[in-house]
Amino acid sequence: MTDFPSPERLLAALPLAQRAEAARRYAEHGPLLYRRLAGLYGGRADFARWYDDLLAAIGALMAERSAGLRELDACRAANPGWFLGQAMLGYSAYASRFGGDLAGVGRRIEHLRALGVTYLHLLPFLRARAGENDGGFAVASFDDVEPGLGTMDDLETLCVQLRAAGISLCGDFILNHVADDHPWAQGALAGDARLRDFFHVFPDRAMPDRYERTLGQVFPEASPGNFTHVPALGWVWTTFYPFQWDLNYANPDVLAEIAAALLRLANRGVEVFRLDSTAFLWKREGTPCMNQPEAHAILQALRAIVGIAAPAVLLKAEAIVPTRDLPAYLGEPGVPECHLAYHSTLMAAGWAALAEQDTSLLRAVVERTPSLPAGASWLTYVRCHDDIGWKILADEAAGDVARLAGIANFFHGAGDSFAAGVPFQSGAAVTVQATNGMAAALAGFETAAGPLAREAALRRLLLVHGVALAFGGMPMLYMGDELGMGNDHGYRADPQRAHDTRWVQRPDFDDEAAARRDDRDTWSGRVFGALRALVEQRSACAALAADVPRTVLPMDDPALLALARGDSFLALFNFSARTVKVPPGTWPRYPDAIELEPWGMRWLTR
Ligand code: OTU
Repeated sequence: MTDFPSPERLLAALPLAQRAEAARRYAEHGPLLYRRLAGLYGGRADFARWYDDLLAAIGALMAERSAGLRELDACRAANPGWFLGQAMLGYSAYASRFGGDLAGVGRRIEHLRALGVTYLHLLPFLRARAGENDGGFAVASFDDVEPGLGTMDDLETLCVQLRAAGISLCGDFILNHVADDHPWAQGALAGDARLRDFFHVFPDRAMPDRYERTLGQVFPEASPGNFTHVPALGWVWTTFYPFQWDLNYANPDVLAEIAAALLRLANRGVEVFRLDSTAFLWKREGTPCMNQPEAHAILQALRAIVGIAAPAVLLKAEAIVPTRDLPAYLGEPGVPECHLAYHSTLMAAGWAALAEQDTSLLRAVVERTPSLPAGASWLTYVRCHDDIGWKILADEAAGDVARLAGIANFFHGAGDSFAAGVPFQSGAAVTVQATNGMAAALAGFETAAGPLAREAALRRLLLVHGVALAFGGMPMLYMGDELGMGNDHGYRADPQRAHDTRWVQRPDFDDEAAARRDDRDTWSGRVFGALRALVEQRSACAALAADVPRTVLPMDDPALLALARGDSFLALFNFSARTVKVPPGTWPRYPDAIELEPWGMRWLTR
C-alpha cells in the first residue's frame, strides 16, 4: 500500500532496461517528493494531473541522460559520501576572468591540479541579460551559454575534461529570479497571462507597501526597495536589481520549469548546482520573506528530483543568513535537502577575529554549528565574489551593532588597521557597512611597507584559510587568493559596474603571478606554496574529513582558537599581534606549553 501516486508516467518515459532502477529510486525519493509538492500545491484542483505530468517530464529527461553520466550516477550512488573526504578542495572563479572563456578554463586545469582542486565552481556562465546583468546573475536563458564564453558543446567538453582530471564542475543555478529579458518575463510583458503568473505582479502599491513593512534590502543604495514599477504590468517583485524578477513559486509551473532546466544542465555534465539566493524563494506577508518553510519544501522537492533523475548531482545552498538558520538548508535525518551549504557566518567570524584580535565571535559560531545529518556538509571559505555582510553575526554579537560596525570600519582602514577593504552599499541609513576586497587586501598586504609587514599579512591570510581548511566540510578557495592577488579598481571606469564595489574582488587571473607560483622569493610563490602545503597536510589527515566531529577547547587567552577534530587532530590559531602561550597539557601528545608567534597557527596530529 502506498499513500502516494505510482511512478507509472515516470517509468513509461524510460527504456525497459532503466525502469527497475528508476522504480527503486522513486521508492526512495518519491514519498518525500510527493509530500512536499502536495504541501505546496495540493490544494489546487489540477494537482494530481500536474504531478503526473511532472513525473513524465522527469522521466523524459532521465531518458536523455548519457550512458557516461548514468555510470557516474551508479558510482556516486554506491559511494554517497564521495564529497566528504579530506582531499576534496573547491575553487571558485568567473570563467571570463579565470580563462577568458570556457575553453580557456580547460587550459587552466594544470593550475587547478597543482593546487589540489577537485571541484570547480564557475560563477554564472549561462546567457545573461543584455547590458547590466549583476555579474551574470540576471539569466536570460537556462539553455544557452553566454555567447562570449562559448556554447553548450563547449560546456560539455569542459565537463568531460574536468572529470578526466578528477574535478567536478559546479555551475551557478539562479532559481530565485530571471532577467527581465528572459522569455518568461518577455512573455509576461507581451500580455501572456500564464507567464505573468510566473512572477509576483501587483496592480498598485497596496500589497508591496504591506510586504515592505517587514522586508530587508539587499542593495539599499543601488536598488532600494523590493518592487519595481514596470509600465506594462504593474509592480513586480525584484529583491535584487530591478532587472532581476523574482519567480513566483506559489505557481507549480514555475517549479516544474526550474526542475526541468536544472536536469537539462545536469544532462550536459554539470555535477553540482550552486542554488543562488535560496533563502528568498517563498514570500509571506509579515515576515522578511527569507528562510520560509516553503523555501525548504521547494529545495527538498528538488533534492528528491535529482535523487530520482541524476543521483550523481549535488545541490549546494547559498543562503547568507544567521548561524541558526543555516542548518535547515542541509535537511535533517530522513529529510534530505541540500548536500552542501555555504557556512557564511564562519567565514565572516574568521575575519572578525582578525579585526578584534579576539576569537569570541568565531568560537560562538563554531559552538552554534550543530553536527549534520549523514551525507550533508558545509562549504567553508574565506572570500567569494560577493561582499562580507557583518550583520549575519548579530546573534553571536548579542545584537551589539556598534561592535559589528567597528569590525566593518576596521576592514575599511579605520585607525591603524592593516586592511584595505572597500565598503559596499553604504547608504546613509545603513548601520553596518558590508565589506569588499580580495583576501590579500583584507589581510594587509596592500598596506604592508616592508618584508616584516608582508610576512605578517601572509600569516593572517593563512590563519583565515587555516580555519576553512581545518573546520570540517569542503573548503573552497577563491580565484586569485591562492596567489595573493590584490584589489582591482578597474571596474570604476565602467559605467555598468562602477556602482557595485563587489567588482574590486573580481580581477582577471594574473598569469605572471601564476608563472611565479613555485618561486618562493616572490609574494605569489610564498602564498601559493604555503597554501599548497596546508592543502597537502589536510589531505593526508583522515581526521580532517568533513564528518569527523569538532570541538572547541576552552582557552583563557581570547586571541586563541583551539579546534579539535576527533581525538587525533588539534589546530591552534593565534589571532593577535602578540606572541601567546598555549598552556601545558592542552594536548596529550604535547605536554609542554606551546608558543604561537603573532598570527601563528599550528596543526598537531597524533
Ligand atoms: C547572490 O547573493 C549572488 O551571490 C550575488 O552575486 C547576486 O548579486 C545575488 O545573489 C542575486 O542573484 O542574497 O543569499 O549581499 O551576498 O546578493 C544570497 C550581496 C544573496 C550578496 C547577496 C546574495
